[in-house]
Parts: sequence; structure tokens; C-alpha cells
Amino acid sequence: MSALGRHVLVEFFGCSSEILNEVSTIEKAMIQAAEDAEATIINSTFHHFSPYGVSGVVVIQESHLAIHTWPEFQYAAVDIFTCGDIINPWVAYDALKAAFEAKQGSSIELRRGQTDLLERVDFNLNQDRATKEAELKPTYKREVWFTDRDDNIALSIRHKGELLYNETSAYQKVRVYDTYEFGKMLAIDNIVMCTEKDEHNYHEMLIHVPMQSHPNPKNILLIGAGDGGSARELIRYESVEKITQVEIDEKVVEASKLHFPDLSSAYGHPKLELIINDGIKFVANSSSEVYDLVIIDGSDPQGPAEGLFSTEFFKNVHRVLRPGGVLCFQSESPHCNGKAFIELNQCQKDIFGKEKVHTYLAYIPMYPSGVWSFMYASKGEAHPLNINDSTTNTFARKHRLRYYTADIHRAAFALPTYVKEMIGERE
Ligand code: SPD
Repeated sequence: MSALGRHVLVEFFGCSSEILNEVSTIEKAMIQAAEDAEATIINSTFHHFSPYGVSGVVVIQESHLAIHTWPEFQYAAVDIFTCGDIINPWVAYDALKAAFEAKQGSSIELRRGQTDLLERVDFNLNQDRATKEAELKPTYKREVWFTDRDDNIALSIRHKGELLYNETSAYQKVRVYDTYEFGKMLAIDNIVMCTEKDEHNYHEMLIHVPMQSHPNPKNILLIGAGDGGSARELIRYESVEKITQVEIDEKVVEASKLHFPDLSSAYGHPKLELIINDGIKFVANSSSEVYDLVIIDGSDPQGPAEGLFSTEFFKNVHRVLRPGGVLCFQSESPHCNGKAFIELNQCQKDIFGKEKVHTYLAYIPMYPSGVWSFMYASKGEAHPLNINDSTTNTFARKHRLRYYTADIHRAAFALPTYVKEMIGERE
């Protein structure tokens, strides 16, 4: 039976879950399979989805190879569609079965476009398809995408395909990608932590808002913050005597030291003591009234960071703050994690008192929705708007800050109506 194309529908069972969840490895295997079959590659696009799965397609001059994976079921569904008689799709099949370490493959070959069912018409006879294809000389365009996704929203960024760092610690997957638009990017469990291009927005707002408004912060406790960005901002203050940083995962520190020299530049500074430990336990076991400032720079409320959002933890933070001390922490996106945002706000008001809790926003392009919130809770008289604009701006200029100024500081506390409504602060 003569046909225009051969379409092999494939199911691979018992594959390696690790491989099926690794977008770069999948992309390479699909490209290699196409090359093994002597196809001409036009372009490719691959996406990783959190928490699991990869989708992708390699467009070849002779049609396409497509895949979707379910690592949690060790299963991959693959389409291999080739036109013409030269390419053998079964070569690609064998290559992929080996690459995914599949225990079993099941497949069916369909003949697409049976010629006895088709009637050829006089279409563009002056330039038939074969001649045109020979003239096209395709250049291969590669697309590999990282996707930070939850149930309702996904944000994708294109990267160069290679993983610069890829370690699975006892707690989480720590990875560094090289993206086209935002430079190097640190991701934990497929959630964007920071990128070279926009990390300043986050770290400057988390650190300088409390540092510029606390009258004399000397002893500081930093929870999480393994990439080092928060410590880098704190170290700028000569008045700071001691920073104790408690990070649970040394792999995050390692990834940053290897790939983010600017972010990690404070590591090794004599005022900074890095303790690899669980911040929740550290605070629970700490003496009372020790710190002027506590900063919590963790991930989203899942995995090892979940306990950093609990009432019990925040009660302990309140206890370890000196009278007059300030707590400042990232409090998620009001758009994408409104529940956590509201609960965090209520929790602080219950612990510190309604008038002592101040919410502010900053623009972080690579976090879901781009609008990110922080909370400032004061155990005493410190107020976030008590800054000296001239001193603040001199500091910002001296340190060549990228985002933070006195105007940005003040403006950050001007909340949109819908955010005020969420936290019961609408006048
Ligand atoms: N959705 C991601 C929130 C991550 C907040 N912390 C990032 C750590 C940067 N130091």
C-alpha cells in the first residue's frame, strides 16, 4: 500500500522517571533520534511543566517527532511522523526507547495519505514540492522552555537547553538555567527563585525597606536566602555587627557560589555566619530578644519552606526579636497566592498587633503575576515610613542600587484598593 507518510504512534512504559522529567535530556534524545533517522531538522520546542512532565516537538523537513511525558507513571507518548521513503521512523523509535530506558514499548504504524484514496491535481506545477524543499535549505532553530506553573497559571521562559547546575538535595531539586531574556536563573523544584536580571528588585526591597527604617539594626537573623542576595544587601551597612544566616540546603548555596558570583559575593564576609540548618528549629531553640531584625527569604509555602509560613514559627520569631525589632519577609503574590497572602497578614496582626503590620509591594517580573508582596512587622516603635529620604537616596546612589530609592520605598506602601480589601485595610 503506497502512502504519503508513515505515522508511528508509540507508548513507552517503565521509563526512567528522572529522564522523563528532564527537559534538556528529552530534547537531546528527540533531536538525536531525528538525526539517527537521517531526518532534516527544522526547529524544536520543548517545555517542562511543574511539578512533572515535558512536552515537545521536533519539526523535521519530513514532518515531525512529538512527545509528552508522565514521569509519575514512567510513561511517554510519542508520535513519529515521516514522509517519503527515505526516513525510517523505526530508527527513531529504537533510539528513543534506549534513551528513555523504557522497559517496554508498544506501537502502531499508520499509513497516512494512502495514494489510492487521493487524486493529484495540477497544483503549482511550475515549482513542485521536491524542488521547493531543495531550495529552502532550512536552518535549525532550537527552543527549550522552562515553565513555572501551578494549577491556574504558568509562566514560561526560554533557555539555552543545558543545565548549568542540576542537583537533588535531601529537600529539593536545585537547578541553574541560562535563559535568553533574564540571564542565569536559579530554580528550586521548578519554581523560579531568582534571575540575574530581576533579582535586585526583590533583594533590595526585602532588605533596604527594614534597614533604612529601623533606627539601629546591629544583630540580624536571616532565614533561608541561600542564593546570598539578601546577605549581599545587608553587608552594605557598616553599622551591622553580625548576620546569622540559617539556610536548610547547602546545595542552594553551592549553586549560587558556582554560578552567581554577584549574588553570592557576601559569603565569606567576616560579619556573616552561615549555618546550614533548619531555620524553623533554629528559631525555636534560640534565646529570646536577641535580634534587631529578622528577615525570612524563603520559597513558596510548599516543601521545606512550608513551616516558614506557620503561626508557631512566627510566634518564635516575635519572641527572638529585641524590643523595637522588626520582622520582614516575602509574603507571596496577592494575585496568585491570595490565600497565603491574607493568612500571613492576619497571622502577623494577631502576633504583633494590627497597627504594627505594614504590607508593601514590588515588581518582580519573573515571579507569577509580577506583583510580589512583603510584610513588615514591628515589635515596638519602628515604622517603615520613618526614613530620611536624603540619607536613603545617598545610600542607594553610593551602592548603585538598581531598584530601590526613597520614592520607591514610600510608593511601595501605597496599596491598590483590591489589595487593601484583601487584608481588611480599606478606608
Ligand atoms: N515564587 C517564588 C518566591 C521565591 C521567594 N524567594 C526567593 C529567594 C530569593 N533570594
